[in-house]
Amino acid sequence: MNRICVLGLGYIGLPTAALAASSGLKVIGVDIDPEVVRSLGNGRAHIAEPDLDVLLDRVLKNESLIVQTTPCQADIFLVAVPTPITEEKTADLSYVESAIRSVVPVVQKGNLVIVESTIPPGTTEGVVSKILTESGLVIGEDLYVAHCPERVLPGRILEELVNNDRVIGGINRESALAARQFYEEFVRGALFLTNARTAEMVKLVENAYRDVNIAFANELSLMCSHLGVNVWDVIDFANRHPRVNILRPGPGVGGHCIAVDPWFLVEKAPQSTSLIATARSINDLMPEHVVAKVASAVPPGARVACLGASYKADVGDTRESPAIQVIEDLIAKGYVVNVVDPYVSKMNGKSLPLTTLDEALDTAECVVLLVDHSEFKLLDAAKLKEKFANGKLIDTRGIWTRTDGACPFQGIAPKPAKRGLVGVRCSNTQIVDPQVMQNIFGPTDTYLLSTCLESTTR
Ligand code: SAJ
Repeated sequence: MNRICVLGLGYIGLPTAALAASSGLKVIGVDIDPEVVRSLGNGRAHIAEPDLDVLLDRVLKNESLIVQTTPCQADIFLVAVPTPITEEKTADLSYVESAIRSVVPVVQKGNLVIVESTIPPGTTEGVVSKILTESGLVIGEDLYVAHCPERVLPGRILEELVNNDRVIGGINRESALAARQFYEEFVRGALFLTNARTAEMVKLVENAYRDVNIAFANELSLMCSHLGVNVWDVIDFANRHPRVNILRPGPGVGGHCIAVDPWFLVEKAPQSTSLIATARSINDLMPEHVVAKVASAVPPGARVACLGASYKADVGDTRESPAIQVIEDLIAKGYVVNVVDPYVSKMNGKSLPLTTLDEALDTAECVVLLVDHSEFKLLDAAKLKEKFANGKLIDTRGIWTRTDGACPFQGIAPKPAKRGLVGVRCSNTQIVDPQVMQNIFGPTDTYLLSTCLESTTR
């Protein structure tokens, strides 16, 4: 039976280790943090993810998964450690490097090393392989090396680990084939084989694609607020076009992936990533726009209820959370902030000024919805709008303030149109092209559009 050593027991490594163990493999989970190993040794996961507790309980009890702080001999080494970003917006490979270095003394002829951590193109063939040659083994012949990026969505990790397709990039064909054999043990999705550099690129491109599209939605929201148009209606109507699918605006983009990975592309190809870099900047500036909205509604000293602190709905992860940035900025500006989040208790290691939903809403002079947790969707929107009128209800996720495609004209009966929407006929149709929009709206809110224009006319 194959022995797998999984290095890094975080959001990806731990569920992967548990799944591999439950599919009959013998798994050794390694984490350099003794606290993580201790808590798993006591049967407790340090991350919250649906169904993970039950699975872990089983594989820890039957010892198909054991956890420790250092690697040992195995057939396959799977690296799933973080790749943070430096101050200069480049990939910090120190965790990947030290994980790879830690296996050098134990790797043997015929082993396979898989890197799942997100890494810039060229890292598997370069940094990773170079460190592994210190073992004395010939890379690609004695020791197989592959990159297989994780692509699972927090909140649905176990389900997606099994069902998503995977792209496996080997430093040679034999490495890719060996890695495929491993993933076949527990992945039901299709397994596509390619070279390592392509697989590295695929991962970064997926997240950059989403980031650029969210930036477009965010830019749209800035334009609409400038023009007094409901952005949610604009998006809902536009998405009724068969080839349009605009994402949702929000207070910014958080999480450890989308807010970080696009920079790895900028780092490697700065001359041809102006659109990606601009999108990053637009999304990074969104928390400031939210704080400015609060400032125009109530003065410093006012009590503000911030609903949500995590980076997205129904998870407790606060990494790169734009909500936390808004909360910190408001506190720094002198607002009395009350935070409500059913999943989060700390921000950057410090306690959050948490309170109950009822108390926050009772005492607030202004309410900012930062995360669309299910609990907040149940609130009575009409009552909230009545109580916090005149811009004092700031709904960054569009769960209360959207009109859901209803006719915005009072007195005109909504006429059901195709697919249950309301149709509003315009007497003259304007042709809107990005250059015209830029001329009308000015440069501040149209960075992305003007960058698109530049990129496409170059
Ligand atoms: N967001 C918006 N508007 C949207 C969608 C998302 O503002 O329309 C925001 C969210 O609120 C959040 C951020 O973007 O702050 C990212 O959330 P997400 O749900 O889009 O993605 P993540 O970061 O949880 O997971 C992503 C996924 N990548 C893609 O969808 C291309 C996931 O599949 C990856 O495995 C993960 O990054 C990763 O680990 O790289």
